[in-house]
Amino acid sequence: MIMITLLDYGAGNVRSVVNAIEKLGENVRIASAVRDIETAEKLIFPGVGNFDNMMRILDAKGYIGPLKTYLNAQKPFLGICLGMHALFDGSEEAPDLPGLGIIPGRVKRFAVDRPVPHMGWNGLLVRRPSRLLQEVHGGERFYFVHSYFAVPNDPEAVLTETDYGQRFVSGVQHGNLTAVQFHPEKSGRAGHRILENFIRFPEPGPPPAPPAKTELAKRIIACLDVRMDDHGELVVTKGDQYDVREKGSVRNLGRPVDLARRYYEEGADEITFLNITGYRDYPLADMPMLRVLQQASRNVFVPLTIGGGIRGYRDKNGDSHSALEVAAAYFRAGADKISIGSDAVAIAENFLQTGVATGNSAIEQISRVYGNQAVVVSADPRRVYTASAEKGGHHVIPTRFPGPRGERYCWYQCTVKGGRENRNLDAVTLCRICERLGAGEILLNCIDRDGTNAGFDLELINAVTAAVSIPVIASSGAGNVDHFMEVFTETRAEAALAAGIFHRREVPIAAVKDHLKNKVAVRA
Ligand code: 1PR
Repeated sequence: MIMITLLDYGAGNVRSVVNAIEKLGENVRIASAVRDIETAEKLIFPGVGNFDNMMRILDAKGYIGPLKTYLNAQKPFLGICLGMHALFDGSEEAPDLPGLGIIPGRVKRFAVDRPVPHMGWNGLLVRRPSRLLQEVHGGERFYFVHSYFAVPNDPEAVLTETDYGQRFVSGVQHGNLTAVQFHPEKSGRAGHRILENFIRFPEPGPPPAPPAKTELAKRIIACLDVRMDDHGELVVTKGDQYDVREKGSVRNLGRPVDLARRYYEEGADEITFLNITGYRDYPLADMPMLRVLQQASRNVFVPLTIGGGIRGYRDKNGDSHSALEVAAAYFRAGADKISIGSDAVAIAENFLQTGVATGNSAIEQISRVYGNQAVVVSADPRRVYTASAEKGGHHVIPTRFPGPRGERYCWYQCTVKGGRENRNLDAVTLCRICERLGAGEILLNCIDRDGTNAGFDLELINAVTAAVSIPVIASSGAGNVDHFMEVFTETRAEAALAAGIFHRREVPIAAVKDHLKNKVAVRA
């Protein structure tokens, strides 16, 4: 049996690659020393984060020389995402640092009229025969999350291309060295096929007939709000406008690990866990959520986001822990993205007051190490009506749904601690500032709509998508399949998240996709 070696340089979620390979019945060894690279027979390099951080750590660990030797010897190699960028001469992401220089060319940033990062499920235009893409038929979608892409000098190196506002190279092949921009470990069964090909190394097969173009799918996300119930058990719950109690008790809609698996099998494109008691606890001591992630990621091969309690704090002994430490524990446990709620509001308030980006906020720290795409900001706004278009410096919009006194304008007030405290900040400003500080995605809840089944708040979503250039996830209020059609055709949301209708089995995920499929691109 061939041992697969995984290069872990300490940033990002290697757990999901390990889980995917173990699921295929193979053993994985994590390279933790130069010797492990020297003795590797098949090497996978999953990179997440940022080019600068990656090259510095590879250098500090003394991995660059052995890696080049391995690659120049043409031993089997699979680079993933940043592990693909590393093969090139350098990257616009860190212009002063050289890459490994194995494939001539450079890595560039997207300059497109679309949200960046390019995040979600997109297809492949396969350009040449390969071992890696055996039995890939051409219609599958794979999970991408990146702001940069490689531009090889030699067109012969191009294995696949993908369209996102422009055509870009999404896979390269150079003898036995292959690398892909997408994440096979997060791409469900289609992704497993690719990992299996890398492991088994079949003879190269002809490329499938490529479609004329590829298209990024709109994502359907299942959200699990998790908290302790009154018996001390961790359960998935669901509120009405954030109130999760019914007749005095916390609603119990199932176990988080079981529900995550169910939604993966039913076709969810992503799963989000929100630890809705997180603000009260000492996050690193909150081990049950780490266990939930570890267990869920063994059987769920789409991206996992975790939110709740991601912030710096002082523990019972007075020792400080940074938000980065908290996030790192979640990434190690299997999370692909972390989501910051209350702390993002505090960060934005501070920025508004001082006008200074300190570099020390949770958003800046985590995005610097793990990349912008790993940092989601979760906003919990509530609609506030006003009679005039000006309101205390807030972003006010005209509304088609007048308020109780006939007010024709409204703004969206940020809240913290699960809607318990209002802040003097509007959601549009929050999202704008968080994007500037390094957030890669917005999870846009709406307390007024949460649990109501009345549909998404399209006015809120349009106000935020007009203000930012990162992807926005529409959340709160989904009640039927038409609400998904509405949010994707009447706003620029990249994804729609729902909870109650999935938990209560009122609307299956497959029914949502079926309803959308001829009008809106979705992953089959
Ligand atoms: O502030 O960083 O500790 O993060 C806490 C996180 O927990 C935030 O993301 C916040 O949105 C979330 N949260 C806190 N309290 C609640 C609550 O419900 N009492 N849940 C809560 C947020 C809203 C959505 C929900 C959608 C869809 N839940 O996640 O899933 O509204 O629901 P629907 O489809 O049933 O309408 P921090």
